[in-house]
Amino acid sequence: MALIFRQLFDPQSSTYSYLLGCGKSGDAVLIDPVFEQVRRDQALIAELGLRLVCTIETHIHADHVTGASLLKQRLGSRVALSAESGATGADTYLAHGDRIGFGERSLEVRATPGHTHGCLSFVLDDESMAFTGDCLLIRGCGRTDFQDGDPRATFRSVHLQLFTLPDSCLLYPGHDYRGLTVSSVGEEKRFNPRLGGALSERDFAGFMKNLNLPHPKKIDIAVPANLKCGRPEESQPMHDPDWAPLTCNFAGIWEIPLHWVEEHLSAVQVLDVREPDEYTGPLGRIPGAKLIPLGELSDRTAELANDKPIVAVCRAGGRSAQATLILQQAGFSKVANLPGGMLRWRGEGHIVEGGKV
Ligand SMILES: N[C@@H](CCC(=O)N[C@@H](CS)C(=O)NCC(=O)O)C(=O)O
Ligand SMILES: [Fe+2]
Repeated sequence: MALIFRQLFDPQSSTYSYLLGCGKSGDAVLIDPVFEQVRRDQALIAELGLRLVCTIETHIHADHVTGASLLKQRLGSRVALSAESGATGADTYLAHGDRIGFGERSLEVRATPGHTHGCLSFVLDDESMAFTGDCLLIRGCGRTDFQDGDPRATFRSVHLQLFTLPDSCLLYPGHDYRGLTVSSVGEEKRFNPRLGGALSERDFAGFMKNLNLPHPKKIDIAVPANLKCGRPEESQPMHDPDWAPLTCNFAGIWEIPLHWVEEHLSAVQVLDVREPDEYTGPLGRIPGAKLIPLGELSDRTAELANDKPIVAVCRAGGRSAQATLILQQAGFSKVANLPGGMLRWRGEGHIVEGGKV
C-alpha cells in the first residue's frame, strides 16, 4: 500500500522529523516533531490531506522541545513515547515489539538504548526504512555522556537491532549536523567509523569516552519540558496572529478566508497588486481596494496605514503572496494573502466593483 513520506528539518537544532502516511486511509504519524515547527508541519499535513493520528518520540530530546503536545492540542493526535523514558502525560507508552499502526501501514518499535536509557527506533512494516533517532546517526551516533547514556548499550542496540535489518534498509537519523539526509544498513555496517567494520564494543566505548562535546545549549529547558511531552503552556507560546482566522500554508504565507474579508471589508485595507489594466479589467476589483502594482510596492509602502490589517490580492494569489512577504519585511505585522485571488473571489460570488457582468 502506497506510503506518503516526508523528511522535515529544523535548522536551529539540526533535527529531522518524519511524516509517514497511509496513501489509502490518509492516516499519518509524525516522528520527533519540533515545537517551533508545528505551524509548518500542521500546514503540510493539511495540504497533503492527511489525518495525524499520533506523534512518536524516539527519545527525550536534550536539544529541542517536542511539538507533541501542541500538535495534540491543535490536531487531536495521540502522544506516544517510550515507557522507559520516565515522561508523564503521554497517551501511549511504547515498549519493544509494539506496533504503531497508521491506516494499512505500521511501524515496529525496537528498544535501542544507549544515547538515552529510553531510546527507541522504528522500523517500517516492510523493513525498507528505519528511523533510528539518536542511536545511530549517519557515519556517527548519538553521544552517551548524559541522560543515563551508555556506550556499551549503544553498541549492542546498533549491532543487535539495526545491523540485523536487510542491508538495503534505509536509515533515517534524528539529526545530522552536516546536512546528510539518509544512509542504509549496508553502508553503515561497512563505513560507520565508530560502529562499522570490525570495531569492537571496547573500541567503541573508548571512542565515546573521548568525544568531549559541549552540552546542548537548551538542555535545561528541553529535558524538563520533554519529560512532560512538551506541554505548550510551559514552553514559549506560539505567537499566531489573532486579528482574523488566518492559516499559514507550507510555503509560509498567511492566508485569510475569503468570506471573512467580505464580512469585514471596512476593518481591513485591501491592497490590489495587479497592473492598472487588470484593476480596471474584466475580473473587476474588491470594493475600496487600493492599487499598488507589485513592482512598485517596496517603494510605496508609506501609502499604507500601519494600524489597519492589510489583505493583499492579485489575479490568482501568487503575486499577492509575494506582496505579503515584502510588507512583512517592511515592518507591517498584520498582513495576509487572499488565496486564489480575484479568480476565486469572483468564482465564489463575493462582492465585486467594476468588471464584466
Ligand atoms: N550544539 C548542539 C549539540 C547537540 C547535541 O549534543 N546533540 C546530541 C543529540 S541530542 C548528539 O548526540 N550529538 C552528536 C554529535 O554532535 O556528534 C546543541 O547545542 O544543541
Ligand atoms: Fe538526542
